[in-house]
Amino acid sequence: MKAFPFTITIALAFSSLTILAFGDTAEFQPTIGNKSSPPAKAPEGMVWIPGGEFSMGAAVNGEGSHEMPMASNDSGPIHRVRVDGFWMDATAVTNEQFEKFVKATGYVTIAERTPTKEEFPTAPAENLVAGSVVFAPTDHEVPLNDHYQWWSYVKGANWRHPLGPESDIKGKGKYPVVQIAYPDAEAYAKWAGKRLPTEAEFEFAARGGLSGKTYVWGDEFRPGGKWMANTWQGKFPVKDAVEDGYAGIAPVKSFPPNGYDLYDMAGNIWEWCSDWYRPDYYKALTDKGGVANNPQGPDSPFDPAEPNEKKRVHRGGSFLCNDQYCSRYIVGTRGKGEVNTGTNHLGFRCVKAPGNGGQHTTQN
Ligand SMILES: [Ca+2]
Ligand SMILES: [Cu+2]
Repeated sequence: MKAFPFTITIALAFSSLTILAFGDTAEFQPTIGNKSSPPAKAPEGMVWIPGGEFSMGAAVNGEGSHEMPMASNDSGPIHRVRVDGFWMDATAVTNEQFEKFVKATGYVTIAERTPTKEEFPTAPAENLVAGSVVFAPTDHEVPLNDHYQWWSYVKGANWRHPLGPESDIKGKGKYPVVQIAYPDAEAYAKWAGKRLPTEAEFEFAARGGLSGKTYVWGDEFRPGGKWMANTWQGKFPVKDAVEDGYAGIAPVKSFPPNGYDLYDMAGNIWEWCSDWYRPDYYKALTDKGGVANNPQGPDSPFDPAEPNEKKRVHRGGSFLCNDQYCSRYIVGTRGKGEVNTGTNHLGFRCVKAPGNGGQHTTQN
């Protein structure tokens, strides 16, 4: 009996710890995948995602913690979603695939087009040059609240020259294409008879049939010491320690696939989704109640941080994601980007509905 108060204290301390670490996880209910078998032979390079009902979102506190450092807090509340089955590209679209599209259509990407005075009436003439946004490591430690320290607009950067005119993609046919703006991704998808995934489809697919796991492969970042995704190690944004074997982008299929045989659903490059971005969209769905059926995103974009920009959702995180600044290789966390802005860590993959050539009713 003497030890009783002591035991109680321990028990309380333990249970509050448990709530801190796993309380959000309890909101995840099991994924119930559809049982239907694939409707036809898989289109080349695509895998069947059965669809079903799952809990969408990420258990993050938004303040940085050991479990979920620096993940954004727009990925809650966790809510129940149903998606229909679909085909999905097993990998991100590669340079050689994108080149085929460009050769067939003569398509010119946004980054290759010279911005006009009409589009940007107040911009000085010297700024009206074709280019795109490129990451460069800093030569010293910098505060992590100013991304202009490591991102800059580089004249001549585009998908053929991802880091600027001095760079190229020779020998990189199997690398994901990057410096892709949303209209570029859409144009490719249309040409391929496909479309871009909704955010719900992307997350259902990324979870690979698992329920409420931290990563697309499970709860441990490096199971058995194995690297499961291309991310950043070391001090961000100064020096990537390259412990996972890849500085910058890795060729597709460099890391193990998830439960649906999809590669790089976390890390390597961010990927476009078709949903407009709003940080409060999950709250809107939760307030509505019930199971959201094939959600297509909000009707219009709004990011309070940059209210004049039209942004769509990015998913998956990239080779720049790390545990100090942005750990959005955590499944269920969200990214966002202005639709006409490509970067050297942003690409895409496509999906296709069974039997209708990939067309899908959307309200945008
Ligand atoms: Ca890496
Ligand atoms: Cu990141």
